[in-house]
Amino acid sequence: MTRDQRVAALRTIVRDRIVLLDGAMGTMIQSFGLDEADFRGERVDASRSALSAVSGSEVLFRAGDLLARIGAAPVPLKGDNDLLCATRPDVVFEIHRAMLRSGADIVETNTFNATSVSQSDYRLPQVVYDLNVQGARLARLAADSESSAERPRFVAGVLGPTSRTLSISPDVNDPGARNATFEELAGTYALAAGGLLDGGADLILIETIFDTLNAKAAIYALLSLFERRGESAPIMVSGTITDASGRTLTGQTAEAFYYSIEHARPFSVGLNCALGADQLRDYVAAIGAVAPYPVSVHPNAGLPNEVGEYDQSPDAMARLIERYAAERLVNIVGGCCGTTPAHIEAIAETVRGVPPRRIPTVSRYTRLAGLEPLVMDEVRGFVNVGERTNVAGSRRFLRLVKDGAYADALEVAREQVENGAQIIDVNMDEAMLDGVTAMTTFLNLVAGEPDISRVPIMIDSSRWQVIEAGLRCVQGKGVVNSISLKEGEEPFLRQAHEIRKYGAAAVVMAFDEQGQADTFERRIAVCRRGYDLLTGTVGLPPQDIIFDPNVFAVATGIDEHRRYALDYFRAAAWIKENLPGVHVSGGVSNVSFSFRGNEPVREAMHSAFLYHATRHGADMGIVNPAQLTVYDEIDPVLLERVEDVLLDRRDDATDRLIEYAQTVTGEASTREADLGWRDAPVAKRLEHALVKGVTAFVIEDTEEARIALGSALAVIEGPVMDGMNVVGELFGSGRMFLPQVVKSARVMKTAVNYLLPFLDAEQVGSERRTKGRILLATVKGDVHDIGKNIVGVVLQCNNYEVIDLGVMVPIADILRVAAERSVDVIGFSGLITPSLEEMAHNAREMREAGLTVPLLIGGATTSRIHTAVKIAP
Ligand code: THG
Repeated sequence: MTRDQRVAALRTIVRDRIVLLDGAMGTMIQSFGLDEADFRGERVDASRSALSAVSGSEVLFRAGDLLARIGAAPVPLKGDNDLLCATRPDVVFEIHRAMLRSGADIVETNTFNATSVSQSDYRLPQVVYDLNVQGARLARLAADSESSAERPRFVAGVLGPTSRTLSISPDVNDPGARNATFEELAGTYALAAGGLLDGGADLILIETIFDTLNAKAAIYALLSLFERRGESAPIMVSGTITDASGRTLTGQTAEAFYYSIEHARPFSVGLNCALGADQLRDYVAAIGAVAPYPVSVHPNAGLPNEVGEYDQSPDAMARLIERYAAERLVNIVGGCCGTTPAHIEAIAETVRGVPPRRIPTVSRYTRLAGLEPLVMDEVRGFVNVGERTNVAGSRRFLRLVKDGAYADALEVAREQVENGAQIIDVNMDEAMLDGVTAMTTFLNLVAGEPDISRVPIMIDSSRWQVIEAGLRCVQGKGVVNSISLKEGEEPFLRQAHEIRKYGAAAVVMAFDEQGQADTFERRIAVCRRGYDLLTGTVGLPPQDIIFDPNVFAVATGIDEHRRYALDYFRAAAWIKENLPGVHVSGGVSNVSFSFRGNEPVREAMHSAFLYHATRHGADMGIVNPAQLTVYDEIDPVLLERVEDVLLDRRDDATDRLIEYAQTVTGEASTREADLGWRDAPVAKRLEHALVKGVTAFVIEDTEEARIALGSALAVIEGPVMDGMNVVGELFGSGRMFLPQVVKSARVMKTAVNYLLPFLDAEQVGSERRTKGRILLATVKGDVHDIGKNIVGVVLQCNNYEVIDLGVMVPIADILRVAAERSVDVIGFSGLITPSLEEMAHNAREMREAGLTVPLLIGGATTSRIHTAVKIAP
């Protein structure tokens, strides 16, 4: 069978019954007790003979070069499981076959870490393509050997999340910093996926997604790869909910996650890892409620027990999955960490004969996302886009960005959201600015502000490069503002096509080769042409198109401008009537440019314009949400004159509005931020600032507390710690999510930094400017460091000095640095189960070296009991 035939068969099967994925690779590999020689390829000859004996076929290895490179790696390789595809193919094949014999329809390749990013931890960044080919070949061989005409088996080529997060800063002092770029990840994903397809994978599975932006890089890479090759493969997308908040690590809800990857038009979408089946149910259901695609779930075998093992029995897990099936929540099930062939067999047993989830038809609403979803349905009504984060539209924002005062520039964004912006428009188009850098910097900072990044981002630029830079920074589903036909069809189509691959909606301006469309006829003609090209040639769904039929200034004194607003209204109505599925937006504040400086008149014009625009079908507008007056509250005299202008009702309309304008003075209405919390006692204010991540008043409050309590130390040990304890409780119970906690920690850092000079003066010790020096390291054999990096940031915010030795750190290095730098605490981190043994080993080495500094243990599989029983002694 060809891939296309197999894929067609799979599409039929998934309609008829619940399809089985396999279980965990890592757990199975551990059970073989392999050592360094196995990973390095020193037993490859025997392994290949064994493989040809069991598989009955000689796998064609073009692996000579690959093996040479692996053998030459200058670091220990034990734990780099993907290498076994080349160095112990018999082991990988046997695991695949055991999974297939237990009932798996789809086997996953052993390539979770076969990306340059993950392999550089083992100094093997150059093995990516070959390793993926090898991984796919083994899975193919196993799948084919277990296939029959009635029961074909399939290979999912796995792309893992890598150990980097495109949406989170690894640097305590720079929330905008990143340790990887979108381009870098997309590059290695393209290479890996090419290898998977060449090795015989049927589908590509992007899994364990904790940062949706990483997955978007993978999707972008895949869609581009398919294009280059003229062939495509179905994409399975599987995210991860990491804690009780029910969000991804980077803070998205399950629904927002789905909208952010929907442009992959996935073969399936679902969740895996991190939690057990019982904890995942609601989030799987949330995705299933909105996704018109098969839904998958492959949970862990429960949560790890005290010794880091997943001990949910096959029966227990199967009973949980049975509930999913009974509720008709799933189409594809399998297992992640800790699941064995026995688990797959038990699951296969329970779902046999149970009908799969019925794939819903979903209404074609525009579905955008920041950390949270924004669905433009009838209930939602008009969508406000905040206009102030625009260097061309706000002198204040321009000045802040030019001065590099990004912290204050962020406040502009926050005010927009607090005042009701449901999307924020970000524009960095200014001659004296490097737009790409400014856009990237600002959007990366926004990503660290959960109360801003909860809304979708509109990336506003007239330069494609700047738009693209923006698209590479947003994990949600945002909006490009804008594309147009002004330079003809070729760039228009090319840009629209790219937007589709990045997964964004697009504002389309009514411009063409002749310029701005300013009459009703030209406006609708250009929009019609754009619609046909986008929905036809590019295949953009209409709900991802937002037309902007041009809001121009009126009351300019020029006769040709008299019908501008009226023609906008008429065009809006025509578009909604004739171009089904799209939205209509506009830059509302443009309409009043001739009254610059007269805010009361401008506000009235905006409000009246919006009133008529929405009645004609406009459903989105770029506005200053802090300055929207209510239509019914406009002074009737002013309203009449404004509407005379907007609706072109009188020849002297402009003159009469100008005449009126001269009589009004006074300030515009600005909505005050809710500062009620400022009335609380100082300790409560500090708590509020910490929990909400508000830095604005923290210094003055800290000072007030210092005076009241009489010492800086008392502030830290009192209200600041109390506030952080509240944060800890809220996080533990799922009422805060990680990006919020990181923000709280940064507020804490601001308070502590302010107190430092006082601490010195109080003789808390001038050499003790920090609370202590902590060495952190991910132990040997383990490359996972995202959690450790976050802990490092939080500790630094709490005024510890952190020495981070990175990943796969041998104990000798830890002991050496601990001595050289006389550290106060040593912290071991690790995610995988074997790291627990390594930690115990390291603790023994510490004791033998006579070290008495406290040891801090952290990581997914670690526990109090294991630490107490196995490490503490
Ligand atoms: N369509 C689309 N995008 C757009 C526009 C549009 N983006 C930019 C702009 N037009 C919409 N945004 C603004 C932002 C601010 C103002 C107008 C439109 C504005 N600013 C004050 C002024 O210039 O007088 C500045 C006030 C200040 O400096 O604080 O009016 O039409 N798709």
